[in-house]
Amino acid sequence: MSFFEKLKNGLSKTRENFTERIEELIGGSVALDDDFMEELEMLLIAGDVGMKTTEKIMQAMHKAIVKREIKTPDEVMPFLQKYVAELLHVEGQRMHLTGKPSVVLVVGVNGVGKTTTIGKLSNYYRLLGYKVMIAAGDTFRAAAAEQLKIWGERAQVEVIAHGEGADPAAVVFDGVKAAIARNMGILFIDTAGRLHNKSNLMKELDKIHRVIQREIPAAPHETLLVLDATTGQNAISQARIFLETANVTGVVLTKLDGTAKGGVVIAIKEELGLDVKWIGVGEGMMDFRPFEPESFVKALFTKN
Ligand SMILES: Nc1nc2c(ncn2[C@@H]2O[C@H](COP(=O)(O)OP(=O)(O)O)[C@@H](O)[C@H]2O)c(=O)[nH]1
Ligand SMILES: [Mg+2]
Repeated sequence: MSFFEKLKNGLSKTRENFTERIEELIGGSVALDDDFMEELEMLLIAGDVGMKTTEKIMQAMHKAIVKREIKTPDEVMPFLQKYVAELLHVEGQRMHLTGKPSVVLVVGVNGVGKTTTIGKLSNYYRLLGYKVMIAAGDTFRAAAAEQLKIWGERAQVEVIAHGEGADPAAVVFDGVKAAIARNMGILFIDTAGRLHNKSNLMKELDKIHRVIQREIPAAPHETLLVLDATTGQNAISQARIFLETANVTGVVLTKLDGTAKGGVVIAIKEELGLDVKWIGVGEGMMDFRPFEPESFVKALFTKN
C-alpha cells in the first residue's frame, strides 16, 4: 500500500464525519442561504476544525459569495478544498538541523507517541545519511528506556539511557556529551510527558534546557510537540500548555490512522500558529512522513 493510500484509509473516518456530511448538505441544498451557511458552520465545528478557523472559513465563503465567486452549493466543495490547502501551506525549511550536533527535543503528554516518533525519525534521518543518537530522557515511566532501546535497535542508532527514576537532566547531559564527542549529526531527546502539574513540567523542561545549552548554546534546534490526532480538541488544549512552557517549533501529529478527528490538523495551524511537520499513520517504522498539505487535503476530500 502506498503512503497516500495509507493516509487516505486512515482518514476515512474523518471523511465520514466531515467531508461526507458536507457533501450531503451540498447535495440536499439548492441555494446558499442562511440555513445552508449555518449548517455548514456546524459541520466544520463538529469536524474539529476549531472555532476560530471555522469563523475564518465562513467569512471567506461569505466574501466569495458576495463577489459571485461561488454561486451554487456545488461550488462550495472545490472552494473549501482550495481554501483549506492554502491555510495549511507550510513555509520555509521543515527542520532546522544546522547544529553539530543538532538537538531535537521531543515533548508531549504520556501516550501520544513521542518514543515511537523518535524511533521513526531516527530511522528516517539515518537513511538520509545523518549520524543519529537518542537520549532517553523519560526516566519516569518503567520500561520507557527499554522501549526506546528496542526502537534504537530497529533504527540502528545508539541510545543513551540511565535507570528508571534517574534525573532526566543527567541523561540529557550524558547524551549531549556523547553526541558531541562522537560527532553526531542529530541528537533526539525523549522526555516524560507528565502534565498533572504545569509548574513541574516547566521546571523539568527548564532544567533540560539549561543542561543542553551549557554545551550547545543554540540548542535545541527543534522542539517537536507530539499530539495525538484521536484526541481532537483536547490536543489543542494540551498544546497550549506546552506552548507556555517550551519553545515549540513544530508539531508531530500521530495516529491519523483511524481517527474521525483529522480536521484537527487545520486547527493546529490556525488556532496555535504551529506547523504540523510530521504525521504518523501507524505503529510501524515507515508509517510516518513529512506533512504535505496538498496530499493531506487530497486524502481528506477525495472520495473512495
Ligand atoms: N495507530 C497508531 N499508533 C501509534 C502511532 N504513534 C504511536 N502509536 C502508538 O501509541 C502508543 C504510545 O506510543 P509511545 O511512543 O509509547 O508514546 P509516548 O508515551 O508519548 O512515548 C504505542 O502503542 C504506539 O505504538 C500512530 O501514528 N498510529
Ligand atoms: Mg515514551
